[in-house]
Amino acid sequence: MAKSKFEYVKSFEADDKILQNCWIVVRIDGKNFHKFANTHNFEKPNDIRSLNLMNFAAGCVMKEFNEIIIAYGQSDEYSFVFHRTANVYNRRASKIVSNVNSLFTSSFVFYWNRWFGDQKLQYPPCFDARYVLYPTTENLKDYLSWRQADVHINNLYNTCFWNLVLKKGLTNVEAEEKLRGTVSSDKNELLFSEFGINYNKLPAMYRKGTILLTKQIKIDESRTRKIAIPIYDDLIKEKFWKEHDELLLRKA
Ligand code: DGT
Ligand code: MG
Ligand code: MG
Ligand code: MG
Repeated sequence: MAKSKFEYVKSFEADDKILQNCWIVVRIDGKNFHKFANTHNFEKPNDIRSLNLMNFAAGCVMKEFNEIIIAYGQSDEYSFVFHRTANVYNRRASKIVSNVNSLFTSSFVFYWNRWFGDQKLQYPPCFDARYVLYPTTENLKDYLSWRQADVHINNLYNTCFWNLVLKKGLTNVEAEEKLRGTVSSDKNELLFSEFGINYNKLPAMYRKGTILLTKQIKIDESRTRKIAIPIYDDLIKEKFWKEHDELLLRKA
């Protein structure tokens, strides 16, 4: 077929191939989940239904993209790590980022009822997405450590804040004032002395976020199925990477 005179517009498309040999992290984050959480009566500070749904939607993404070696989620965000040798979509950035985000979001909506039951979805949720490249394995580990340190800081604060507000009847402003300038040990002490809560005994998913790894399981003699397994380890410690040293090697 002869080319139309309009064909030339194709040449305006930019080549967005991602630099070779770098780890690719795609991170999605819920748009205005402050409002989304309120509208859907999320438990404070942690809503187990939402976290489970986030984990499940992330598992759908991992099963689809077999070059994702690990994913890490907390709050309204998820990070997906593509192996540095990944060649999906010929490493075209917009293809990778948009497909990951789209599959995550549609899975979040599609499986909503499994966790929320009668609590109806009130409006279509939206997630942003970006990709970041890490040239060294050390940078990649530090990236994941950064996200896990974030959940620790936020969750400790939020656990104190919502206990003060919901159990002690403080206003938001009063709770904020009480927590201003406190360090981790002060917050641990406050939870223990005022509410009898041993912070380290709270569910690991709330304190550490969720690490997703995939595993092939045998369903019968001839077939295997890929499943995403959630674990709640400390990935800031080198021990985690020693125990899972196969993750960073080339995956089939
Ligand atoms: P953004 O990301 O700039 O569009 O705005 P937000 O509001 O999504 O802000 P972000 O992502 O920094 O913080 C996540 C919000 O989601 C935060 O306001 C608390 C809320 N959220 C996430 N998970 C839960 C949960 O399990 N329970 C409750 N109550 N809120 C949650
Ligand atoms: Mg958000
Ligand atoms: Mg967030
Ligand atoms: Mg197409």
